[in-house]
Amino acid sequence: MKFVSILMGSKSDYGVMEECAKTLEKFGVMYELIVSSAHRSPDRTHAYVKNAEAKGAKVFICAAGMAAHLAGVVASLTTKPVIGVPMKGGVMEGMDALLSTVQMPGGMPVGTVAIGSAGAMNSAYLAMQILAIDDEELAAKLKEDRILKAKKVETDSSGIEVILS
Ligand code: RP5
Repeated sequence: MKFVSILMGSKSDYGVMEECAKTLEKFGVMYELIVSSAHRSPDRTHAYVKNAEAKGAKVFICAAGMAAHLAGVVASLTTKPVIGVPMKGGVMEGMDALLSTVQMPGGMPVGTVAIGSAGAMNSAYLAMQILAIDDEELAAKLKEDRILKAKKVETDSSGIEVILS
C-alpha cells in the first residue's frame, strides 16, 4: 500500500484542507486524513505517524495554524518528506503559522507551501510530484494536467486579449 497522510491540527482546518484531499482524489491517489494536534494530542500524533509510516505512508502533509508545530513534530518522527501548510486565522492571518512551519532547524526539513487554500492545493500537487518520481502513470497524469492548464490560459486570454502587430 502506498498513500499520502494528511494531518490537521484541528477540525477547523478541514474547510481549507478539503481542497488537498479533493486534489489527490482527482488524480486517484490514496490518502488518509486525520485531526491530530502537536499540542493537544501529542501521543496520538506520535502513534499515528509511526503506524502510518509502517502501513505505507510515503509523504506527510500537515496543516496547522497559529503556533503551528504539527509539521515540525511530524518531521521529527519520520524521514519521509513532510509538507507543511500554514493555516490562516489568529491575529496574524497565517503569518505566524507560516514562520512557525518554515523555520525548521538545519537537517530537519519541512517543505512549506503558501498560507491557506493555494497551499492546500499545492501540498497535494507537491506530494504527487514526489510519488511520481517512481510512478510513471501518475507522472503522465501530472504532465497532462500541466498541458490542460496551459491551454486554459490561452482560452482565457483569447476572448479578451489585445495584441498589436
Ligand atoms: C492550530 O490552531 C490548528 O491547526 C488550527 O489552525 C488553530 C486553531 O485551532 P482551533 O482552536 O480552531 O481548534 O493548532
